[in-house]
Amino acid sequence: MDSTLSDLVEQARVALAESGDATSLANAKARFLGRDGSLTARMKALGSLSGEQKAAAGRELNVAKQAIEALVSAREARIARAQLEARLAQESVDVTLPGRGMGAGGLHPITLTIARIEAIFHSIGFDVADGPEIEEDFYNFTALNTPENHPARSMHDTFYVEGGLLLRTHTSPVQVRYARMHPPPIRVIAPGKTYRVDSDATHSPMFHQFEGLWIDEDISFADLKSVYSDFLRRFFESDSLDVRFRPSYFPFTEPSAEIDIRFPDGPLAGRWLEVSGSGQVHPNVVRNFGLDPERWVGFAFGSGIERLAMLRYGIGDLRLFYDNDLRFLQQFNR
Ligand code: 2U9
Repeated sequence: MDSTLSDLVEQARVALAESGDATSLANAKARFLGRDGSLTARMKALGSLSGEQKAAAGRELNVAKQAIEALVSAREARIARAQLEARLAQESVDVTLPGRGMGAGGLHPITLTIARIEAIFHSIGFDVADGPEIEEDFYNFTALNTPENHPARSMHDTFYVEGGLLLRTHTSPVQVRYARMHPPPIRVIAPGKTYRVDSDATHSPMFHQFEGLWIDEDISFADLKSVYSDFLRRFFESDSLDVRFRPSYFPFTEPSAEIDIRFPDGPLAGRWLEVSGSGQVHPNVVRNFGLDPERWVGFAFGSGIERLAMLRYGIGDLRLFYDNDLRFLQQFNR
């Protein structure tokens, strides 16, 4: 190979060795082998040579061309390997890191509160019942001593639906159904969704209630007071919670009482807070169960579950229960 040609191959070797990525490699390759490359120029110049000289020079040029092509391929392979290694180093996984976890999820605070109420009443011998949310007027009102045109009907703003049905305004109809199907003595609570035409910061058109019914012979208001006070002290985990029964009116109970509590300590300490209603089941209602009110005495109570949950967890706004904001929901585990 003539010395100018071996210089050219040497120049190519240096230029290719300096190219660090695909672009500079392509540029370096074009400098020698491209349309205007220096080796290509030498090839074009062959035309001016005579036959024998042309053959000899052509062979040498081919050897030089193959040498440069081999250098290009070797460089290409090297750049590709370096890129792969860099990528692998960047994407390396530390297998000793802890996993991300599945996110176990949790129960809604209202669900937790219902479970808590059920567990307490279950432990003192109460059954848990449920029933339809779309109710008949009879079970929601009439059987509960609130017939048509009774003024107490306006205490509940009712959602009426097709077919003369309504969305139950309380869970009492569940107990009416239960009492008509089970012989006394009866001890049952009915937690669930209830509906009233009401919507502001402290009222939701759908809210949860639980009500209880206790029917037996020879039970008195003192039994109701003891059972319900015990429930409240266990629910709020405070033996020194004050509980008071204050006279009130409900069409389905007579006498009736509202129930207030007072926390001994904490942010609400010292203030009486209304949490529930209660009373002796009205003789008309006992009669609607098919029972003789001279023999069977009933006591009933009811409470809003959101209200109990707000007091127990210290929640200030009812709407938080229905926003489905995970930052709120993830705070509850018991
Ligand atoms: C039957 C007979 C009587 C259940 C009762 C209350 C008093 C009461 C309210 C508290 C707040 C509902 O969520 S609230 O608006 N409830 O005050 N409930 S006595 O009386 C019954 C239940 C069933 C067969």
